[in-house]
Amino acid sequence: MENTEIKRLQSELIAEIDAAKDLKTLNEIRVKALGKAGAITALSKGMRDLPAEERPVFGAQINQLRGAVEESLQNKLNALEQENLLRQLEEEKVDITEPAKDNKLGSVHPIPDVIDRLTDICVDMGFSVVEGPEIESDYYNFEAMNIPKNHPSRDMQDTFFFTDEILLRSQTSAVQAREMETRKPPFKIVCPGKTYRNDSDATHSPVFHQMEGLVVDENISMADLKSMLTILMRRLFGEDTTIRFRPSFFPFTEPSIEVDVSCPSCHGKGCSTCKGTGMLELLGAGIVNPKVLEMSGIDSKKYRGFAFGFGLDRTSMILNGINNIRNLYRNDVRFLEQMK
Ligand code: FA5
Repeated sequence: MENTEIKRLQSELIAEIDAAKDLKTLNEIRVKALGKAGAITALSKGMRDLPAEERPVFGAQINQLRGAVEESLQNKLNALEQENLLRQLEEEKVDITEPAKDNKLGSVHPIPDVIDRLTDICVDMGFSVVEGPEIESDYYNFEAMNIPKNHPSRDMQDTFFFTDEILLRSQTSAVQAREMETRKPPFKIVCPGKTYRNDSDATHSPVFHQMEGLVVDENISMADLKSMLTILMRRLFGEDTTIRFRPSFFPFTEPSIEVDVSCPSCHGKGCSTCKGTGMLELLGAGIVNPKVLEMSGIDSKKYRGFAFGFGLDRTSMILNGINNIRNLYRNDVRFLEQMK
């Protein structure tokens, strides 16, 4: 091949390289020129047909051609890669002046929230937090709580039975007997959890929550129970909360009381939340009946105990101004957002 033809091939290839618009085309040109079946490779192979004296000159021309084409390919490759990078940067540019997306933040549901608040206060006062089973035996839920079979007070806690002996617990008091059987006095426990009853209206739900508290020690008196509950309520509802203790009846405590707090909405003046009374009933409590201590193997001559049982749904309704218990279970996001 004449030097002029080599020069022509060189200018043709370099023109094609210059015109290439993308990396794929550039690669095709590289294969066409330098690949196994490429034009420059074919020229190199043809060298062996030349007379020996022409080979060095021809070889030098081919090397110059290959060098020029390779350099041109490399330059074009760099240029195309640079172009691609600039295009990518342009396409992926973040417009920092655009308004930010509204990120929705979750919040703790009012029931776990009130459980956290109450247990935190109790832990500060030296209580341990324990749990018990929701599927419970008739024995722990009723009999060990001094509520024998066919006792009239069972009517107030009608629950859901799997068999005559197995039921969904109607009160966290069931945990009292379990803990008393295994612990050695003195001890202080609270037990928050789900409870079940055959009830349903604006303030009663078939599934609800209670938190049981139990203290067993020597020389326990009603004064200990009253002062502990007063501190607990004031820390939960505010220092200016008025607390009222009323006599009541529970088969497992003697004497028994019910505890009311001044309505946090009207501070005792009377409003729709407290139905004009200025007070709201919150929990039952009392001195543990010695019979209950004895049934669980605790010496009632040496030890006494006090117990209390909060309705947590009621507590949450009072704290958050919720007028229907069902709102706590509907999972309506609009309602839950107001609880933040
Ligand atoms: C009891 O359940 C006793 N175990 C409390 C107790 C414990 C007394 C320790 C003495 C010593 P009572 O049935 O009153 O008591 O329920 C306690 C609270 O649970 C009520 O004040 C109420 O707030 C709540 N409660 C009861 N039934 C329901 C229901 N169906 N839905 C929502 N809350 C309920």
